[in-house]
Amino acid sequence: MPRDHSPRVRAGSDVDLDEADVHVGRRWKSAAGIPGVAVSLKRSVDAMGVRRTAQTLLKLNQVDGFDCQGCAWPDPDPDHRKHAEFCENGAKAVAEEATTDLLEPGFFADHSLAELTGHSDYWLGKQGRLVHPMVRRRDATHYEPIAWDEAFALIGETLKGLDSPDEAIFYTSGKTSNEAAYVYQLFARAYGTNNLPDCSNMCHESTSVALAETIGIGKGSVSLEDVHRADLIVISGQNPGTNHPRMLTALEIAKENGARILSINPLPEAGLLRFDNPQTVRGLAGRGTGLSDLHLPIRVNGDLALWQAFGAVLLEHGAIDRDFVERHTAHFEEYAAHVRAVDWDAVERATGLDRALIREAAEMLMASRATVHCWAMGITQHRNAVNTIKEFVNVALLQGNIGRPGAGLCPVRGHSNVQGDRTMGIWEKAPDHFLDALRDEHGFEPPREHGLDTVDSIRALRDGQARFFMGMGGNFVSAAPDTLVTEEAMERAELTVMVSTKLNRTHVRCGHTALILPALGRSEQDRTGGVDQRVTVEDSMSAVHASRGPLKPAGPLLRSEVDIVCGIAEATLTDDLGPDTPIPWASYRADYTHIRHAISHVVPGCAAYDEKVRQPGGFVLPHPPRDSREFPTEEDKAIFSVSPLDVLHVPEGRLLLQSLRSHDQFNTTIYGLSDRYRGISGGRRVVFVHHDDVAALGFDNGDLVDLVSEFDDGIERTAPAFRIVEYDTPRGCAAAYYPEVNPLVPLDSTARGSNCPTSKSVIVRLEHASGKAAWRTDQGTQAAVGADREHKSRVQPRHLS
Ligand SMILES: Nc1nc2c(c(=O)[nH]1)N[C@H]1C(S)=C(S)[C@@H](COP(=O)(O)OP(=O)(O)OC[C@H]3O[C@@H](n4cnc5c(=O)[nH]c(N)nc54)[C@H](O)[C@@H]3O)O[C@H]1N2
Ligand SMILES: Nc1nc2c(c(=O)[nH]1)N[C@H]1C(S)=C(S)[C@@H](COP(=O)(O)OP(=O)(O)OC[C@H]3O[C@@H](n4cnc5c(=O)[nH]c(N)nc54)[C@H](O)[C@@H]3O)O[C@H]1N2
Ligand code: SF4
Ligand SMILES: [Mo]
Repeated sequence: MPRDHSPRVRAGSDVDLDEADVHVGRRWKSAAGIPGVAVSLKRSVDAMGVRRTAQTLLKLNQVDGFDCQGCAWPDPDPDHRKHAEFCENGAKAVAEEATTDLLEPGFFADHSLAELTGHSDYWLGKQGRLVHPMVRRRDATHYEPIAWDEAFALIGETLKGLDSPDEAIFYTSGKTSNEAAYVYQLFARAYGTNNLPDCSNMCHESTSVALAETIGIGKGSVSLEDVHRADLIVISGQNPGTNHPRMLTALEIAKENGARILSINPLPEAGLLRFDNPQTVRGLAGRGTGLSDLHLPIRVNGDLALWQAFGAVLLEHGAIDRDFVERHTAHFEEYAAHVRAVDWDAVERATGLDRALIREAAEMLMASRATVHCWAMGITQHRNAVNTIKEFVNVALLQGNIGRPGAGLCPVRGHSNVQGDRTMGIWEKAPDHFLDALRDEHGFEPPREHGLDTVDSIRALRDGQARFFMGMGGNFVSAAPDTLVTEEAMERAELTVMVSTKLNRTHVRCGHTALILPALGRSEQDRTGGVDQRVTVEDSMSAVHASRGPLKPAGPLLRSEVDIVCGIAEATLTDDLGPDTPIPWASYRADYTHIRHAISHVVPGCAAYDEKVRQPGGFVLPHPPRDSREFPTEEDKAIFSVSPLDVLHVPEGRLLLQSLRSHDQFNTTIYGLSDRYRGISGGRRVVFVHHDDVAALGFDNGDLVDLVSEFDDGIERTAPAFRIVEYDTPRGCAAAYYPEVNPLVPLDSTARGSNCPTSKSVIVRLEHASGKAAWRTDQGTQAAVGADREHKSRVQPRHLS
């Protein structure tokens, strides 16, 4: 029932109803296998031809090659690498970047901005590699070519003209190399601001906050070897078969060594159930390895309650490592008293699981001598995310599972170098010791006041408090929450600058003046300054190593991210603005070794950085809890936390919607329209709902619905035209793809303590939609009526007050 008086906001003036034209087929019960290899090779050959395919894939994740641009899953040590050390999605990521389709300036002459906004990110990304710097002159209808020097001068003038450096925002996506990240944060701080939001703010920020507060360092505590040697691996809120496919190889090795796996996920994701590894005989024969020993189909947002119950069971059975708790932790008593009194009825309601099943899972924890706890976005993107992760820590501490072989905390990071970027100082809240070191190395006083994170950056742009936005990679407009608000906020900026490889929505919903600066990708040779440059990256397990691309760049005008930052810095930090001791940008650009020298003086754990990254396989950054069970918190101990049992209340007739990734995308880059394991193809505008909810809400499988999100601010946000697909998800829950549902995520709905948008818990209702797109299943076409094209132009006004 619509709430008649609520202001309504409707996204999707540009919805392509063809994308609601889906085919629903068989669901998969195992991941990977031969189809994965076949798909990835076909995509690669189609995009870049046979020769480039061979040239690149054989260098992917090799010691003398380049680091995969896909996810942050670590590589095996150099002695254990295979010739093909990549997965289907790694190959797709490479093909996306190394495509031989080029987007020449003529394209922009042919397509106005107004026309481009009518296309999806999928279409935009398919147009090919950006090869020429482009400018949108003030409020012009088209982009036109611009020379690099002129582009830098334009940026320099704009930055010098701002009333305060804090009117500028410097965003980073997680592919940026350590060297580029270091010079970028150095430039932003020398210019005078800590406004360095990054994709982490929408991703694992809840993890970084929770771990820093409890174990004293915001990173995971395991190595790949620990995963291989674990007794028990718990995988919460993560879909490794799609998003970290080579993790399945590690899980397979662990299983062979006798490990058990507990998966906790509303959905029975194929990669959690079974793995057919194409690199083993078993996998080739299609027998594969069963992965999860127990799967808990938890209700969305129920994890906090579940882990408090786990704690209660462990305490009840005295299954705790007393020696560890006494020596290394603080506040055990408060925690114990709190969870002993846990309300089991509330736990059952929150999780949708009965207590016998919860006890069975807790017994797996009790039986394990070494447990690895893995998690990803299904945990971090909720209002209670920080506290949920603190509950993982509580249970790990109870059992002494930190700093023990085969055990530890394993947040699985997303972007390939998102962890490295943070290590290098891409952080709006960089600690004083980092800023002190920066001052001592570079001879200027960096700003100390914390900067804006992603959500606060959107607010500042919306409210006119920020007037300049630069994106080092990424696709801010599509990745961020509340798409309509974010798009309009971006369009208020005086100048937006995007350093990019591919065209995306942030280029078309841009500032009054806008620049697109085309960058080299990681698969390409970087000969900045006339020498072969290498860069370095850090994976999800704190291992740092070098990367060097094998391919000839897509075009002669492309520049490296390091080169671009140095150019901007030189055009901005002139006598009147720069630090008293000039920063040697020219030398940084000429030889990245000089940047690595600076890193070795400034970044903790990076002494002799350049020497260490020259070793095959690189080196591992120090991690006191992992290395020596030392916990650099204020109390010098690991901290048990007490959190209220805080779970979202979903009103009658509403569903709790999570947004997730299909098997054919990398974040906002849509590779194709096939979510193979979930049996969806041909389109992306689907919403997965439990059979009984579909009926109870008065709908049928296959109905076309609008999704309407309801939030405390009283604004109703609508995303039109989704096809209902009955799916094996708990009652009361729903799922749909990111970024199509981002218009539904309210800007002000964020995780407490980390300000991460709550992309996994959006309260929605379904409404019958007027359009009818085709709908096919394996049983045949169910309903195929011409799409109601009028749907496309109905945009309602936006109310923000
Ligand atoms: N191929 C590919 N690889 C990627 C990416 C990509 O887009 N494509 N993105 C990269 C990035 S940046 C990231 S951060 C990672 C993301 O990796 P994931 O975190 O695996 O990504 P999501 O698709 O968001 O999946 C979230 C999972 O959490 C589950 N879930 C949702 N809500 C809950 C809940 O309340 N509780 C529990 N227990 N589970 C829940 C969902 O059912 C789903 O299985 O992947 C990285 N790797
Ligand atoms: N609803 C919802 N929203 C989410 C999420 C969710 O689960 N649900 N997940 C969140 C998460 S975990 C993340 S990490 C963010 C992702 O947010 P972002 O990192 O901002 O987005 P991406 O889609 O990864 O960025 C893709 C763009 O990066 C550029 N690019 C690619 N490679 C390179 C390169 O080598 N150099 C440069 N300079 N540019 C390059 C290309 O132009 C491409 O279009 O989205 C978040 N948003
Ligand atoms: S698991 Fe991740 S890093 Fe490894 S090849 Fe696949 S996408 Fe690349
Ligand atoms: Mo991410």
